[in-house]
Amino acid sequence: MKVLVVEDTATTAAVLVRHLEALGFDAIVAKNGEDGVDAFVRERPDIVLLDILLPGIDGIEVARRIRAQERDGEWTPVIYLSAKNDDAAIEAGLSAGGDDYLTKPISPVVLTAKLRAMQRLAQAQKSLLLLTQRLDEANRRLQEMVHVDGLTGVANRRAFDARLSEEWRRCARLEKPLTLLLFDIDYFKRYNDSRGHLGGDDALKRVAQALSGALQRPGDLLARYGGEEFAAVLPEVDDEGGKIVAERMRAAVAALRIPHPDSPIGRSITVSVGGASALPGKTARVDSPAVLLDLADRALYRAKAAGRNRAVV
Ligand code: GH3
Ligand code: MG
Ligand code: MG
Ligand code: MG
Ligand code: MG
Repeated sequence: MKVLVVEDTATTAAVLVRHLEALGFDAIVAKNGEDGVDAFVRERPDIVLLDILLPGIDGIEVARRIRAQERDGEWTPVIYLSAKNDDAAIEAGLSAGGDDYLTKPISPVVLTAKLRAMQRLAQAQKSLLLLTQRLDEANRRLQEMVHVDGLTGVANRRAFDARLSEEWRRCARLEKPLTLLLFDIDYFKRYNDSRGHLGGDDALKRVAQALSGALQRPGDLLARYGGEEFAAVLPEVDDEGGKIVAERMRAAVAALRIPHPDSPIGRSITVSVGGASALPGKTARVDSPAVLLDLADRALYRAKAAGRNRAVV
């Protein structure tokens, strides 16, 4: 326990220090208000004993500055020790952020009891702060679990579906097009059969990174849509733009050159891509994200049928 004593009268300060040390506390003394605030910032004491009549800024101003220095959720008990015994001084001191007010001459018995009481309150406050921090951290992890795919670290299907509806509505409002791309790894069952499931998982991570790395706009989103299927939503992109992005993403996966000797179409892992575009609210046949997904799925099927490792948008 570290106690900061802000007291300009040397004899009073000495008596307080002796008393505090007898109780087993560490005492630091500041002889005026400015030094008191500096010492508070530097030492971060557990309790402050604060005289009011000081040279320079008074104790009430010191209390105000101490409160302003504290970080969110932090609280350091401040007890005034003052010769001023009028209602106005007590009211002003506590309003400025002090927690208790003892009048001089100080009774050592009362001071000890007050210090112990403040210690208990400060401990409770610290536990509360710790609990809040743990809750924040748990909440952050929960949010991540809800939105992020655990294996690949890209968005999961839930996040993708939410984003797709959101972008659908936004693009409808702005009268902008929207493109959806679906990716499916070619002959991945055979890859798993030869490399094992862990080898397959490792390839999935690398493919996810390549696909997401090939996206360029901050509004684009890549998600793991199913086992070895990925999806990308490209807001404000029409079918011409969609073709270009799809081809770039297909090429990024091929460029990984992950060996796949059992693939009938080459020696490395490739993806097939199906894409569809619409002007939400304007394209008559495509009146929902579900229809857009279905169109992209059909395009993917055609990419597979046409020989794989290609994009049909
Ligand atoms: P193609 O798509 O070219 O028609 O052939 P394919 O063999 O890839 O066929 P399909 O897309 O139907 O295969 C899905 C396979 O992907 C099944 C399974 O072996 C593998 N797979 C799906 N999810 C996972 C996963 O989470 N981890 C691993 N390692 N493999 C997965
Ligand atoms: Mg004084
Ligand atoms: Mg598949
Ligand atoms: Mg299939
Ligand atoms: Mg596949």
